[in-house]
Amino acid sequence: MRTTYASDPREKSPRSAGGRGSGIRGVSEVPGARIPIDEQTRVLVLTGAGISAESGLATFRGAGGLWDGHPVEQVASPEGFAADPELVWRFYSMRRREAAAAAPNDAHRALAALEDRLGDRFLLATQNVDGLHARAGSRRVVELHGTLWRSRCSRCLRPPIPDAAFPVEPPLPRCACGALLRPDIVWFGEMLDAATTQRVDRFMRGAAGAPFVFLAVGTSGHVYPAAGYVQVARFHGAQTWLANLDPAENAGAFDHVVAGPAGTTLPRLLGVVV
Ligand code: BV8
Ligand code: ZN
Repeated sequence: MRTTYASDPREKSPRSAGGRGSGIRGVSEVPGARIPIDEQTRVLVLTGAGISAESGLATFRGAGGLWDGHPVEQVASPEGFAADPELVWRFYSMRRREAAAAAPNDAHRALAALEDRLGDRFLLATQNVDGLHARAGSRRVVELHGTLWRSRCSRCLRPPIPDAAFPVEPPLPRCACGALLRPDIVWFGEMLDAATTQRVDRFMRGAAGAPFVFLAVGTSGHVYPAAGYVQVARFHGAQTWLANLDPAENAGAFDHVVAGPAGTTLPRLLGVVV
């Protein structure tokens, strides 16, 4: 698949914004591209760490996928927590501190503005646990991988509790049952919460037959099941757009690829003022 980037204004997109007809996929849009969204259109957005990069938060791939020399998949896993809960709590306390000090950027705000316009024709599924979408005013948000701002018991099924503490050494926080608390986050090797995946599936089924746009922003398309949503959306007839700084692993699955920092590309692509 050939991908050229919007930074090359001489590249003219062969396709009219409406149809998928041209058959040439992955040709990036020239500056000024605009996602066609009318009064019937449903929009499902998937975001990843890249949308929070301009808020100063590290991405996974950006940091070489490492934290403190540990592969993130190791720190962010039940095995990692069982092996060294202090290390994992230091990792998440650092993430909490950084997210608390960060602020939403124009890309977050552009999505909140689009939601205001579309209402229930809009859904935002995020892989991010930083909470910046909600702080930007987004309400129809599905946190696929949980959140930094709750903790739950690593053993019993007591409901999660709001938690903004920064534990880094013993005594680590414990549940009333005596077991260790852990961040309410979906770790590698763990299933996503059924309610969250059902809400996304329900939205896609509801969008089938109507003008349907699937937009992925700031994600490398590396982690499943989120990286597979573009294929499911295509199955339901969506026009698929990727707005990313670098080529994503699943870029070939998108009809339109727009390169550049989301804080710049999203307001223009969505035709919103932030
Ligand atoms: C599961 C919470 C059932 C923790 C996270 C099928 C095939 C292969 C593997 C699997 C598969 N099915 C399941 C797996 C295993 C695994 C997986 O996908 N592994 C990967 C590594 C291959 N998936 C799971 O374990 C999932 N559970 O499937 O359960 C099961 C279980 C076992 C076995 C089978 C089935 C659970 C996955 C969730 C894990 N938790 N996060 C935490 O955050 O600490 S995932 C975490 O990593 C993030 O949430 C996110 O999802 C992912 C990182 O990806 P991105 O967000 O995309 O970030 P990345 O840094 O990679 O990319 C950033 C992008 O932004 C870049 O492309 C860059 O160009 C761009 N960018 C940068 N700046 C900007 C920008 N773009 C625009 N503007 C900018 N300014
Ligand atoms: Zn407990």
